Amino acid sequence: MAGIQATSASGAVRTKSAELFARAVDLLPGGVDSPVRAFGPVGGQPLFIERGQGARILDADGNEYIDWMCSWGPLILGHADGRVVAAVTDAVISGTSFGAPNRREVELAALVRDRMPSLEMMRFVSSGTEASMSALRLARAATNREKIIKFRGCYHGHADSLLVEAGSGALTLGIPGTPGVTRGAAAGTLVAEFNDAASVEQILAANAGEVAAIIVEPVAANMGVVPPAGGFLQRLRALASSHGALLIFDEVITGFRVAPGGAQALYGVVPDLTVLGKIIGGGMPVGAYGGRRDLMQLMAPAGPVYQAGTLSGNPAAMAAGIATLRALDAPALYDRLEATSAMLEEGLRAAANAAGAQLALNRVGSLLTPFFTAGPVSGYAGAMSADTSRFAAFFRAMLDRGVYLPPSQFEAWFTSTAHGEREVEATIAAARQAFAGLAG
Ligand code: KE4
Repeated sequence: MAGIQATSASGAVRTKSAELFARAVDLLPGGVDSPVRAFGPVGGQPLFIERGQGARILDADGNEYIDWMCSWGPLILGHADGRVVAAVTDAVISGTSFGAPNRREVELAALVRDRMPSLEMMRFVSSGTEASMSALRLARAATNREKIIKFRGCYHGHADSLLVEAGSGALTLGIPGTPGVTRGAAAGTLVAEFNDAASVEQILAANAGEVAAIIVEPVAANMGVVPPAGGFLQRLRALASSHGALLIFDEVITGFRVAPGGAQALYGVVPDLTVLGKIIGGGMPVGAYGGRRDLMQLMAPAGPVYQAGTLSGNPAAMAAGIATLRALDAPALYDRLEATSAMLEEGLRAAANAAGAQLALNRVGSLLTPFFTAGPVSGYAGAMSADTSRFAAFFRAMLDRGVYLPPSQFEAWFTSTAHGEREVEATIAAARQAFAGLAG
């Protein structure tokens, strides 16, 4: 492990983070509880974050940053939104968990269904991983088939059968699949190319009658943001239906972000099952899977397919999700998110052009990724052409100028309603200097 790095290039003191990291690496593998937090792909040591407020975070040494990582997506209202904090506080003073049904589970499920009507029924769990793992178990049970199709560069959490060329984390760490996943667990997972419907058709033809489900991020965000090509999602819908497979949209990131009804509303494609997370928990541990009633009724105790969770439907987590979804009903909220995100996109493009830097920027609403490559980036190969060392240098230059980005080229930047012109202008000013420094 590199020696303790107490100050940055800009002279910002990061002693407390360094001291905490030195202790953390003795207690936690890599000093973190999730690999992508470790700054591995961008160098240096991770900052320990003490507080967040709106669009900004403070590290353990009191340095302030404009945050475009926003906890990887849940914080569409920004950090410590008063409505969310009040709702969680109100819930926990009555108890942190009951392990029994509580009214907030019913309330949040109704709010989700009102906005995403394809979820006729749903089940809350505690993470996106649990949600996608459970949705796939349901799909196998419902179809009596064992194989699934996923897409190279897409990530659906760390369940064994999904860590087969996963995108986030594992991709960045250069681990296609991972040790510990059995051949049996991986054997049933077939990997297609995002935005290449022909690759799906070939796999379906070669595995006729054996594919239980196609699972896809409708907007890929774990290889960086890659929008679906025109007609791609519609083609997946048709292929799944014609081959007796279920179509599963992993909307853990896109759900309630790219549109009030998620990507399925934005692109007009109705999946059989949907996986949710992040925003529906407002920063608290929540995932969910849901969809057609006939499918969800197969889940125990209504049906034979088992899945369980001690903290599923946790009242405080439900309260955070309820407050968040309700806040997203504010008039013109998505228009404001779009305007802020478009301003950021235009500013980044202009800053890169001014420095003669190669940049291929993809954006869908308040999700965006600037790829350090000529582009265009329309799939996995394009994303992999990005110059990760230039991204790393850019990341460090931005951090030293008070702008906190996702610490990986293959992740999305997230705009919140707390980001405004001030944050965008400061970010673009820092980017101009960072790009200029790269040119040198
Ligand atoms: P969690 O198990 O991390 O709650 O959700 C897994 C998941 C499922 N589906 C999609 C589309 C996801 O993006 C994720 C998790 N996203 C990553 C970042 N891209 C979480 C950050 C991390 O792994 O620490």
